[in-house]
Amino acid sequence: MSNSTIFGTWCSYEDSNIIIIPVPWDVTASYGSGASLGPQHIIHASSQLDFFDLTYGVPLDSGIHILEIPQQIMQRNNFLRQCAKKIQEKYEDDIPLSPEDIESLHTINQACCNVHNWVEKQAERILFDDKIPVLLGGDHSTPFGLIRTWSNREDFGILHIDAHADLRDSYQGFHSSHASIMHNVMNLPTPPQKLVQVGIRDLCIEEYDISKSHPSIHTYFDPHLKDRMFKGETWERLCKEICEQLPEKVYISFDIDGLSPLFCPGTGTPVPGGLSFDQARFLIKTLAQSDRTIIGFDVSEVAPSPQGEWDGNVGARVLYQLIGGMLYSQK
Ligand SMILES: [Mn+2]
Repeated sequence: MSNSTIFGTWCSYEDSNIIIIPVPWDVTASYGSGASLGPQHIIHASSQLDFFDLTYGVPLDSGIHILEIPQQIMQRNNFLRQCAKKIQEKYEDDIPLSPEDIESLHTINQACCNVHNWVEKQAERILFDDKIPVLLGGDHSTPFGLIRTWSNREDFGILHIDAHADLRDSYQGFHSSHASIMHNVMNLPTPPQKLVQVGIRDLCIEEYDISKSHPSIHTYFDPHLKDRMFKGETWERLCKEICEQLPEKVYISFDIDGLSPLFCPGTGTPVPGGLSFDQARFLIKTLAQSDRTIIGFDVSEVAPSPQGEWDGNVGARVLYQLIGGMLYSQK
């Protein structure tokens, strides 16, 4: 039983319809770290949101409970983060890894698997209790266990909002890197029917080739979406087209860096361009109001910045919009 509040209020596990799994993990962060502090940062900033939403009413009424931030995972993260840094520096400088480094690479990969298993265990328990598990990262590797849980139960597609394609088969030697999540997801034994990516604007040529050739992946590159809008197409038209690519059941994986860095200055790998908060809000609303069901979601890569609570404030609002849209779609 957790005593943690979210949106400045507390609701028991039993009385809640939605259970948030916080995962303070960013071991493989490759540029800026701090996503492990995301859950705490969002919880803190969330207390000043108004519960009433103009589209969804008061989503909070359905009962939202957040599990305690797992301190063991946090501590393991802080220790392994230092080991990962050493390996990353050698990769950057093209220095071969020592046997010791290879040992710690194995340890890190195993630790990532343990986090996935822990998340899956939580998600299974929550679903068994007839509640909806959602996940708050952490870096973008953290929702893998939740998506795997769904993949064992349902046919669904993923709406993936991100600056990055996350289709690398590993990154800097890490199999469960934040940059590999969608590669790992699409290689599950029963992968999602469809992966629809939005906001993507920073990727390598191999990822581009995969996105172009994979029969189940459709990527809306951010510059292409923007070009179409500059030429006169409306965001509403584009959102409808994006939603039409998705099957009846949809899971949303929301990497905060899919937004413009104006809305997430602290995030680990910010990229200029991206969606405005309102564009993301409208996309979620369009999906919720189509005849599809949002079965679950994650929010990742929120990290504190020198600008006080801003990153957490935006993260909390994205979280609330996703909760609202999900509940609306399930009515
Ligand atoms: Mn990502």
